[in-house]
Amino acid sequence: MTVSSGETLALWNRLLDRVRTHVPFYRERLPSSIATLEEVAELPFTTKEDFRDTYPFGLVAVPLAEVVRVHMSSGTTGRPVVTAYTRGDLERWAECIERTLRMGGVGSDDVIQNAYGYGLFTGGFGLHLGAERIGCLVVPTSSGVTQRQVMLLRDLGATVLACTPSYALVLAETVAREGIQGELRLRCGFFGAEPWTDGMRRQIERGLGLEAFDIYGLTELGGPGVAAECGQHQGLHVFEDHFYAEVVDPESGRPLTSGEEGELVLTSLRREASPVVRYRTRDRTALIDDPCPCGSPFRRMLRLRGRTDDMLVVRGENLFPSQVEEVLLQVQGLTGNYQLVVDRGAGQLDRLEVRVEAAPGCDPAALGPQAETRVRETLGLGVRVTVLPPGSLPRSEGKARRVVDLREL
Ligand code: DLL
Repeated sequence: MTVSSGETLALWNRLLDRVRTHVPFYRERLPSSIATLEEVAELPFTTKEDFRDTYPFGLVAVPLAEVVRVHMSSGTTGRPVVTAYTRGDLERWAECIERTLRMGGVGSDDVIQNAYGYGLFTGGFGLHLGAERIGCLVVPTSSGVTQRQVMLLRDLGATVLACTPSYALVLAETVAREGIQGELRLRCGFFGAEPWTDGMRRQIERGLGLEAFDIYGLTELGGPGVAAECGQHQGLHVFEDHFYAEVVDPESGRPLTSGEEGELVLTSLRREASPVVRYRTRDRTALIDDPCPCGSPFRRMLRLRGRTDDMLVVRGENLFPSQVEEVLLQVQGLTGNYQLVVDRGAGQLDRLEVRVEAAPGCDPAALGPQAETRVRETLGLGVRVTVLPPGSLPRSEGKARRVVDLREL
């Protein structure tokens, strides 16, 4: 399973032919073929706005009779982004998720509790398909109803957990509160759909007694199953036999080289119903060419720091919530339950307040100044850190809301 450039070029040309034949949006914009992969950099991008403008089925490349499923993401504003699947797409999706789970050694003896949301979101059904393909026993809890989740984790003897990292933390907290960690059989977990740091990873691994794997995907490319961590935990392997990955300078759109951080651009090489050419993900990462000790033929992307649209500009400084998270979790006694509140004070100066919860039994008063010093020294930013007692901030069942921006209200 290696990816030769000859094969990839052939997939590209088949893709161009398909989308030009069936999707007017692409027919007008793309050449009928390319001679080398270098020419990919000349092709136009597809953006989230293009998905919204062609809502619901404008980018679909097969007759609707061949579509057997849709998923979508609503985002916070505007029309949803719709992605469609043929029967063959579902099979390929299941294959990619199977590959993801196999990275953690998952096999048919495993019991997987799938606490990603089922429904329009791709997470629940995506993980479900792949786990069933392996032959795992799937417990499709979907997200929420935390008390019952924890009871089922214990009673059904789940060995694998799948959910967002912020929800994994909620589960870990509940497990600790009920004092049942010793009764769990969890061995590994597959967490993604939102940015999370290594500090958060350690809290989840400790709290649930498992090895955590980072998994990546997005609705526009069909959901999870685009990239996943192997046991080395040094970046996520992009499944390059299905997805063509580039990283570009977000300003100029110019391709960047291995190790340079920029915006991830993805093309689906094999999807039938909703093929996408050069999708600008707005996700910030770098691609790594160096071979991975695990022997995978697929290049890696670094763990995501965040989306370009989550980046905060505070008094002219660029800041991702995950950078603050990393610093907070170096302070013993603080947890991954945090929120950043940005406001504009008198004199129109931006103020950033970090609200973070202390772990049970820790003294909030002592931790605030310590965290403020760390943030200032590490990120060069003066912030107020308010340390709250455990349980003060809202808990998320899916993607956590990390930023509250009051400046535009
Ligand atoms: O979140 C698909 C998914 C489901 C991925 C389950 C992993 C697990 P969307 O709702 O369309 O799809 O959101 C996609 O979430 O562009 C990233 O900004 C972010 N994201 C996804 N995975 C990761 C990750 C699903 N591992 C958007 N690390 C993407 C950081 C992630 N951010």
